[in-house]
Amino acid sequence: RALDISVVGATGVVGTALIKLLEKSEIAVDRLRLFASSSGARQLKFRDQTYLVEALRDIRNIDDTKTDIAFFSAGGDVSAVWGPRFASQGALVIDNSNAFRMRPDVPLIVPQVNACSLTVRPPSGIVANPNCSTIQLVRALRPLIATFGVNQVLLTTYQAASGVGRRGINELEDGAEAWLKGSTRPAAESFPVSLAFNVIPQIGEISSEGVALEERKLVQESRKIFGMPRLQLTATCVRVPVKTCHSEAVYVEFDDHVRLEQVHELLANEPGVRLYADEIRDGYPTPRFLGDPAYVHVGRVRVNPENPRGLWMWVVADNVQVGAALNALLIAQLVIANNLMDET
Ligand code: 11C
Repeated sequence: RALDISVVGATGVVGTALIKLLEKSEIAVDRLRLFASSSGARQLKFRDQTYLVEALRDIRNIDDTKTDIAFFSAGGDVSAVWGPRFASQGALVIDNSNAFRMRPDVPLIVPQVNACSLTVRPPSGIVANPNCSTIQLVRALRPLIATFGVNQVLLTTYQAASGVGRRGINELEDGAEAWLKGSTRPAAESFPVSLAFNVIPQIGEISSEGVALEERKLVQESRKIFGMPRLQLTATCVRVPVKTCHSEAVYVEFDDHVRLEQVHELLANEPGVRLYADEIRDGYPTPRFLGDPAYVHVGRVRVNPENPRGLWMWVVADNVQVGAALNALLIAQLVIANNLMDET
């Protein structure tokens, strides 16, 4: 049947990408409501119709939150308040924020990895989309861990400015321009210091143990998605002056020895993964020149010459698409296929 769909955060980087993906998808939409956290009387086109973007705070009538599926990508504070309100009125909420991910009654889903965790409607009415850096990591690791078992994972991330939304991209561009014009200390609001021509080893607040929020998310979310509560994983997350696409240098130590040919075969056959098997022939993925934004791109795959159980790989993906909007759309398709909408 055609669905009622709401998008909260419709004007942000992720919301805009999601609406485009939804438009091209086969999902039949009967009624679409677009919300932004602040008003601004914007209009958006969707399948030849023009829609007014409504301000979330103008919702006075609880009936306005009745919808089959509500996508949220307006930040954790908005999700924490409005997600449960939409869910209480029967919506299946697909939430992009960090607000609910670790709650036991909220499945945390990457459809290519743990679709099996979303076969019944969750009691909370909420399904969480993982953090972007987690999604590309677990998608690349899935076939390898399933085959070889895992002892530990170590990684460093190289994360783009768009991780903090449009304001991050604007600040990077403005900062680069200011630097080129001779300013030695361009302003920094979205990042701890100016990102232009710089590299910043902190994403999110640092805990008393010295671990940044983004690094904690990688550990907790990977454990939940793989259903491996004791998975040994540790990361350093770094912001780099790239507009879009996160890169990760990932070292995995498996339980068993690995053969490079078998690793190549597993990655080449993994749906949604593009393998750059041969540096001479294929090169390697880079954020600026990434191919299909729906794929996780994996290159520089090599067995550690000092340890036949150790493997390095370089994993690049579009953080707005693979890491957010596309994953949310794939969750919606899974929800529809499994008939998890509230039919009461
Ligand atoms: C970043 N990964 O690059 C973050 C953005 O928990 O969904 C996504 C934050 C989140 O800054």
